[in-house]
Amino acid sequence: MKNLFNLFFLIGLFSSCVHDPCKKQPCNNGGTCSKGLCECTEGWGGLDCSEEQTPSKMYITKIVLLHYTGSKPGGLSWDSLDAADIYLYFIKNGFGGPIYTSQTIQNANSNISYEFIPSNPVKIDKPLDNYIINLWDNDGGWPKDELIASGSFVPYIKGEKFPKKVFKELSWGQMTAKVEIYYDYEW
Ligand SMILES: [Ca+2]
Ligand SMILES: [Ca+2]
Repeated sequence: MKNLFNLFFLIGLFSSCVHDPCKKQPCNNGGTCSKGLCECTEGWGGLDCSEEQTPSKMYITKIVLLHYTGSKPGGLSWDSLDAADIYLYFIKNGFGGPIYTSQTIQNANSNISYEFIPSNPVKIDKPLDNYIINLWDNDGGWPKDELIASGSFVPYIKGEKFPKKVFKELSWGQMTAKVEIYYDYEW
């Protein structure tokens, strides 16, 4: 009986060495394998951690304005004496109110980039919804302000593996602006 026990013990030891299910690293996207099961990093699921999980929330931590059209159609400057006083404005499509209004940068140079860092990260509570970003020239508030460029975007796009930074081109007629939006994710 004792010999039989030893035999089973040896077979068990042998097979656990040879058939270690973690040996071929089955876990993707930074997941770790333990006893053949994957423990996935945040945002990933499925048996082998290859399934993107839709984030429950996202946050905008920074926006960089790379460039904007420095004059109105016809070549007029944004203000009669000087350049545009720019600010960014984010709206959730269909729900009116802004989720973020940046500070205004007076007489912005259209060819240099500006960083906008919200005092608190801007919460996006529906990452699959449509949002709108506008770049305005501040002429003293609505309705005097002039729209420089606008664009709509869906914060979360499945298959893109949760980029920390996305590039967007905004437009309004012939006018354009280029921005980078920085994201954090929450599941
Ligand atoms: Ca103006
Ligand atoms: Ca101005």
